[in-house]
Amino acid sequence: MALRFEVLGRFNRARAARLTLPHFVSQTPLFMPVGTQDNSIFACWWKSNNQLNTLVIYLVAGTIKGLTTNQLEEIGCQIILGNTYHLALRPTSELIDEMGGLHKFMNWPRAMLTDSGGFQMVSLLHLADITEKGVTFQSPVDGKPMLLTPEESIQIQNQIGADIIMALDDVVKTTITGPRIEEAMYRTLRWIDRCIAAHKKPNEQNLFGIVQGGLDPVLRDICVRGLVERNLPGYAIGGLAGGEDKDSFWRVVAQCTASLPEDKPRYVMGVGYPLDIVVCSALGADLYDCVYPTRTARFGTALVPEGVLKLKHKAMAEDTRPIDPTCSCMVCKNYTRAYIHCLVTKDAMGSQLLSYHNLHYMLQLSRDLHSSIIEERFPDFVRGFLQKMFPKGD
Ligand code: PRF
Ligand code: ZN
Repeated sequence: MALRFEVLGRFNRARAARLTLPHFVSQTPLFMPVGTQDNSIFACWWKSNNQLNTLVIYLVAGTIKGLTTNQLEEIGCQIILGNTYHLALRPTSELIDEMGGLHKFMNWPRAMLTDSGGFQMVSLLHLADITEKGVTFQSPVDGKPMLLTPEESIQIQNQIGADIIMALDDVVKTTITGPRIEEAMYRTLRWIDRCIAAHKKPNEQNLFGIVQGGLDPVLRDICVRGLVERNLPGYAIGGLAGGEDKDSFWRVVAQCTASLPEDKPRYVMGVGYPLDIVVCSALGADLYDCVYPTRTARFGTALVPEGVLKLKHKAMAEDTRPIDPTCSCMVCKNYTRAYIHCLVTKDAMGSQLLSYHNLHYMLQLSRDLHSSIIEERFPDFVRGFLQKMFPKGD
């Protein structure tokens, strides 16, 4: 295993831990920003002469809208999600070699996580179809049908070299019901063995399995047991944050965290809103990722302890306060709401400043969760968080 996970403190099911990865020692609970423009293509890969040509590439951090890797470090980002971008029609390994490795190419010295690609294909391209062989989709380059197998996904992720890599899973919307949910769960379990067999760098990269099974507790249970048997370095809870109600979502997280091993990290994929991160951390989850903070920044919305602040609103035009007077970030120290109001509609810098503040908010929330658990004041922290967000108790 290429990680160490040490629980430093607990409150009931919540844990604060140190997660040691090849490129960085991080603290959990932890939000991991997604390095992507949300409507871009995750990756391209194609086959010719029966050979896999992996594609193409990785402007990971540079693409967190307008933030540099230095700024990401400044905010306290510890792990970023790498998305692969179509940059050039050349094999990845060759290009990465030329660039001196991905971390160097991107100038990101800290830890990275890559997703397996199937979910991105299904959710972004809407052209994907899943069979036992893998995920088939139309090439975004030339429209030809392509197939991403579990083996290829792992091969690509081995080449990229992130600290954490994800198994290829069969993802179904939680709002779907019926036999498809069961099929996807069992297929995800069959694919994990193909992923494990294909993984060539288990001493340098950590392969996480993904729990599927929709909202069905029996299916989730079978999936958790099957993955735990494989003794993986970490586990993700997938298939959530897809439009199901909060109650069902939290119930699945609670069920999975209760039966996943205590001494391994637990990652809730695609989550989420600050409230969800607080609740899932209370339920014993450790890692999160979501495009929400940067996506909402692009629509002129700032994350604040009271909820959200819409900078496009007319009321901001003459407001000389910072976005959040209690925030210690560079944006709140230097700019007024009025100035950002002015920028948001006219200048890319508006969304850059808002992204900076929003990611700072998520990382500060992560640090607050960690330290409140360590310092045995987690319930007070959660109470304070909820009171600010829901002052009327609703
Ligand atoms: N699987 C993978 N990536 C994901 C998810 C998943 O279930 C989610 C949750 N819907 C976000 N990203 N591989
Ligand atoms: Zn701020």
